[in-house]
Amino acid sequence: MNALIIVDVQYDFMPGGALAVAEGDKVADVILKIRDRFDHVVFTQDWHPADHCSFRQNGGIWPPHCIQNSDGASIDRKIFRDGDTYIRKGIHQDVDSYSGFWDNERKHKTGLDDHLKTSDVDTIYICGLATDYCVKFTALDGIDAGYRVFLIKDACRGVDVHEGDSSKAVDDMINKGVIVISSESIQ
Ligand code: VGL
Ligand code: ZN
Repeated sequence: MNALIIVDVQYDFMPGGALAVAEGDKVADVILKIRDRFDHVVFTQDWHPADHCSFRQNGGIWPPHCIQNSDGASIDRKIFRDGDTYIRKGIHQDVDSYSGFWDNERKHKTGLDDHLKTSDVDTIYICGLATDYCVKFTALDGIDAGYRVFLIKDACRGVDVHEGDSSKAVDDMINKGVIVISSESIQ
């Protein structure tokens, strides 16, 4: 079985949001075209307590974003349907979680790996936001967890805090064994 993993397509990562990603609103149309081609679809959702350690006022590097139950934390309503599976991450105050599988210190597993294994998934296709953070670490951890991992590049956008971060992230994924494809090849 395969699964499409839609990473953090949430309003705070779109233009006008608290941690806007350039063209973050553009991935939804691509995702809508391809999502019905997969055996399973799973969303990840960045879901932080209001005093999360990744926020600047607590010594982190990000503006406050994706605060639990805020509108900015909602998954794009164009692509999220009632009954869809979602896995929340970054829920512990003291540790961030870029990957959809594990927090950054590998202290807590999210439910993603168990959900995929229970569903007999061995191949995952990753898309969403942001290429250089949560998409990248989800893809790398996917390889570590034993999945065949594809990156649907045109269905991703990056933060690019430093110029070139996203293309470097794609290189890192390729070097780890991730296969980069375009949505055109799945439609
Ligand atoms: C993300 C920075 C902070 C992401 C989440 O979804 O890529 N980036 N929190
Ligand atoms: Zn976050």
